[in-house]
Amino acid sequence: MRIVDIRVIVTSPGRNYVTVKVVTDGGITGVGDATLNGRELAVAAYLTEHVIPALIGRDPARIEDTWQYLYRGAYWRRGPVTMCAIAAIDTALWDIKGKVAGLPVYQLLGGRCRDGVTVYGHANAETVDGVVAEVARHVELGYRAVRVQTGVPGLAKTYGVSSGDRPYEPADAAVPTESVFSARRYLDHVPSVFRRIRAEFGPDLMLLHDVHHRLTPIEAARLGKSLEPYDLTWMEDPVPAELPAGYRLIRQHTTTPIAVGEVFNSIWDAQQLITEQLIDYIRATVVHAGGITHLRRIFDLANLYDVRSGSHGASDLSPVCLAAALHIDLSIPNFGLQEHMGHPEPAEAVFPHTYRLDGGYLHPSEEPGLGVDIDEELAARYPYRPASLPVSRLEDGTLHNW
Ligand code: GCO
Ligand code: MG
Repeated sequence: MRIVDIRVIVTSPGRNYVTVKVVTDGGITGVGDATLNGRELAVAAYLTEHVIPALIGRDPARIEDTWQYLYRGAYWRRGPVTMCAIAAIDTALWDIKGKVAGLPVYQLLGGRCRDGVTVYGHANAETVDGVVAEVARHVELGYRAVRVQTGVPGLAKTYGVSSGDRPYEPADAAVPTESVFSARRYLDHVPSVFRRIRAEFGPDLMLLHDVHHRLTPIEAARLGKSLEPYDLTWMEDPVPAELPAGYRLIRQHTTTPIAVGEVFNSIWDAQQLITEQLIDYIRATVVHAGGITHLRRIFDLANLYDVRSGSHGASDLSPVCLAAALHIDLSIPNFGLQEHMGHPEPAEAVFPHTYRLDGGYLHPSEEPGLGVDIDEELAARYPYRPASLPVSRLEDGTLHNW
């Protein structure tokens, strides 16, 4: 079997997505997600200019060798652009292998380790009353775990909170918009939100919160400590992970579990946090961390240290990525939770899929391969629109982490 063509499809059905489709001489095709929010065309160019020409004529069955060729074979290694490109090819090759074998990908990864994939949904609102209603809506839909984000009094706009009735979408303009953050106002407000939510919903519901890299280690330690009475399942990305030692300091002060890794691209980004047991959940995902082949490796390392998976699943990761993540989630021993934010309505149609949500669980497709595809004709009706993630400043104008 040979690879005869690889297409890069850039489309914007509600938001931008980059997808590769690998075509073989036998006619079997495979898909992979290559979306890097706000930097889509950089990945598309890397694939078109530097990856695809070298893969035409190769055997699609050689997944590991192709991964090594694209990773080790590139002198300039790692980084989000390169690793998204590798991820997309790797995912598509797993899809092809499943179709050739006549098996869903999770069977190739060792088969089921559980009955379904527990997901968490997003409840967000400007006010506390508003978010209580949103959590209630998720509970009615069957979610067993909910991420809670609210506005902060005194701040005009807060990460994770939708504007008006629209679904949350941070990549809101061609040139980055700006918002203002204050750690003092944030730290004063968040514990009161969780006090109310825990009182309203009782002890069973799993509650999560995303700090989105905006605190210093000692501020994050204070937040974790103040949230302990409300028994969070995790506090996400409390500080940027460029300095893993910052997590040591947080750990010394709080037992609130910590989840990190949505911006990680390789096992090397996660190594210290995992091996020093500085985190409880590793949130790397298929598209940003080198595909199914590499993510499995990260989760296997995590398993040795009692760290569980918590794959990123925001709407900027396409249904192709979610489909692939579910095959991993079902088959690893140390699965924790899977983020489930859903996708814009037009994207659900552009990417026909057979994974399904049943109560608080997602179930991967039982079809051979990943069980997801891209309708290229429909995709062509949604041309790319430049969209950037915002930037954040402190109240005195200093640039901060968004
Ligand atoms: C999450 C993430 C997202 C990111 C987004 C950036 O936990 O789901 O933090 O909301 O901000 O994926 O593109
Ligand atoms: Mg996050």
